[in-house]
Amino acid sequence: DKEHLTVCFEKVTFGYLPSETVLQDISFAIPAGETWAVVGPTGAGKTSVVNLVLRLYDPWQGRVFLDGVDLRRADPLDLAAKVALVPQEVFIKSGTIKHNITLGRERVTEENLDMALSVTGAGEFVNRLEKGLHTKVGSGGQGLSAGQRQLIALARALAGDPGLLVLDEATSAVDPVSEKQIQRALPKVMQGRTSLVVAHRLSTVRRADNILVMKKGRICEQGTHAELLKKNGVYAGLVRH
Ligand code: DUT
Ligand code: MG
Repeated sequence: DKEHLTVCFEKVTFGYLPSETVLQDISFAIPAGETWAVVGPTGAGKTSVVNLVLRLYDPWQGRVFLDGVDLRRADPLDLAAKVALVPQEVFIKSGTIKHNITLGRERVTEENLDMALSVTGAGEFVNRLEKGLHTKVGSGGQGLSAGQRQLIALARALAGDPGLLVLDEATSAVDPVSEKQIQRALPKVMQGRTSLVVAHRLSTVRRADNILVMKKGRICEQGTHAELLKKNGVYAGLVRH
């Protein structure tokens, strides 16, 4: 049941190369249904946390649990059905917009597709296109703005109706119209699911139930926006920047 998805890191240490530790002793537990943000400077290890949640890699030490199940023991197909990622670099396949959202997945019913288009607001720009959902786009996303690509990626993630949504927000500037649309959509997109967001948008960070502040592969602070501002530490420095 998607209402009950929890994410838990237990003393996780990880790196890509044996000589370089990227995550050091990371522990946190996201209760079901909450939205947590991860912030920190470039290279801090934010995307690496995301990579472990999706089980693209296994930790060197410690464990990652989804819904109480150690990811090493989880069924990959089950995982793929429960967890959706909006990656930092959105990929677009050559084909129609519809195919780019459904990716041919069986669980993406017409109903889920409509839901995803309306909740994300992607439907608004798609409907303005002469061929709508049947508009063809190039593999590099030719014909779409960076913001529109992001909206498609959001709709794609949502169309599988995931219990856990992982968002690695793009740092690259999206056009202001799409940016506004994404800002408006995100709370609705996350409602009723657990979300982990590598956040650059202040609106996302402010609203998070908890913020993990990362620095050099460690969690150096955590708390709500208000708590962290009060603390006047690393987070307060990032926000003022
Ligand atoms: N790293 C690798 N191989 C990879 C990905 C990352 O060696 O495939 C290194 C680069 C960096 C560290 O891991 O020293 C953490 O990278 P990560 O991508 O997790 O950092 P980030 O916090 O997501 O940075 P950004 O804000 O630039 O996305
Ligand atoms: Mg990253």
